[in-house]
Amino acid sequence: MPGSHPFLSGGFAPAPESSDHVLLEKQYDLFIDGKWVKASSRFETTNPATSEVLAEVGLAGKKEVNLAVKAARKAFEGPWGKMTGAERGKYLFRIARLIQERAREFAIIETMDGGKPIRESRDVDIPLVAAHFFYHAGWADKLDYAFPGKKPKPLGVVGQVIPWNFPLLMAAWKIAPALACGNTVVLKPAETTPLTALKLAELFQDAGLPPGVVNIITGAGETGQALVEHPDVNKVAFTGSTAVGKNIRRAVAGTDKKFTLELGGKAANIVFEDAAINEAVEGIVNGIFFNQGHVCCAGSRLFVQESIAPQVIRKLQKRMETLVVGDPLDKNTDIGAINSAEQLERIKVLVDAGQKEGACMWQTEGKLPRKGNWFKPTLFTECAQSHRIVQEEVFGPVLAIQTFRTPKEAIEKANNTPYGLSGGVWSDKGAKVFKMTGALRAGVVWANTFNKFDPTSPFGGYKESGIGREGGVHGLAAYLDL
Ligand code: TAP
Repeated sequence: MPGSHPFLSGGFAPAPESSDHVLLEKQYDLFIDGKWVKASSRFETTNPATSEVLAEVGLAGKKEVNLAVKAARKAFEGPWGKMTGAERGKYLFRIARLIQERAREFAIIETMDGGKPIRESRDVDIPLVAAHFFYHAGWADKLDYAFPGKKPKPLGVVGQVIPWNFPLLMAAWKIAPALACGNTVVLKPAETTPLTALKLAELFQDAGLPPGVVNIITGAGETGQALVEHPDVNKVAFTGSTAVGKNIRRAVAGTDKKFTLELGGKAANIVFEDAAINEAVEGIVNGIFFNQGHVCCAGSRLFVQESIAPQVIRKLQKRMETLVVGDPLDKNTDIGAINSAEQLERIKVLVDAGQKEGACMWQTEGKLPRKGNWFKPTLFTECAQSHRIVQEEVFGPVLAIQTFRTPKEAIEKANNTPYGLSGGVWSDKGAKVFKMTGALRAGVVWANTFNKFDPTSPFGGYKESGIGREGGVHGLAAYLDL
């Protein structure tokens, strides 16, 4: 319960999931051509739950981006490009097994650098990272079977830029299919969460991956831009905001670079009166509060059928009061720290706008820790379609609730957004579920569940949520010349 949690009284109790045995260096360099290369300058990465500096990491400029792309080209034209699929698969299997062996260390670092609850990094992120490498290891020698009648060839050097909400998982989503298909990689992690990608580089060394096959260059937006614009990059794979995605699309226009863009979302989670209400309430909570709502496919717009709205909202508020907000390293924590002070500010701006525009805000009780970045689980009722909290991605633990009377009205309201990444439908009637899933303009629609991921299943958006798919056979195709 929130009131009994040591964190909520303000002080930092010793974390039950101790971070003592996790070895972090004071400084990290860039991982280029299988070696650690000093950058001309550095920046700090902090723990968003304590505001303490965890390490200094290299800031890659144009010179280092160039070195990394050259190393990737050399590896593509050298050992990696000449290797059979079966041999590439062996490396990927080895990487997957090493991730499993070091799962605890990766989970703790992910939680310290990004703020997500250890229960999620331990039980969701890291197992999915291993699963992603295992899945793609299996494809490496079967590409001819995946695309019968074609002669699949790798694209070459792939530039990959990823966000901070699932740092290691996004790295795995990018690196595993690229390598399975025979490409080489230059990856730029997000500025606020570089550490697990750098640890992954250590693991690549342990796995004996040939130099230059994967290069990890840390830095800011300019580093990502230099990578995207580099003339010797054959494909750009980007996950991040729609605003930056649009810039990237402009940057690759007129070149022969291939690209995939996985962008923002504003998912509708639709609950019908015939749904199992208690399960739906759990699904709503998971949909919006998983990873503090820093989820591209978060169920941030809830549509409840009018007849059950008061009951659902009452149950939801009661359930929200049980959510433990606090120390991300504590296994009892449900909601960890907001990833950065900038992101916290963005959330506050949109929540203020929600109140000013006339929606009705409700938040859980309980105090937040004094140090670090925190936001209480929040919901809004009395929302209108035009409100900013309904239209814009908050990317935080904030739910906007609306009601509907008919399935037609639910579909119209759900599709009334520039985004189209995901959605959810809760109903006891199979026919209704299929009607809804067919009508929703979203890349992924869950039925009577939410936020379920699997490497076999393609993921990606419609409209301003992006172009291309990651995962499954569709995801492989995005890394091949067919
Ligand atoms: P962004 O600000 O777009 O940043 C994403 C990455 O791009 C970061 O590594 C960032 O570097 C880099 N970047 C910034 N400006 C760039 C530029 N001009 N050229 C090239 N790279 C640039 O997004 P974010 O705030 O990290 O992540 C949140 C967003 O990602 C949300 O909109 C969320 O919905 C979306 N997201 C989508 C998905 C899928 S699968 N669709 C999954 C996760 C997240 P810095 O970190 O240094 O700024």
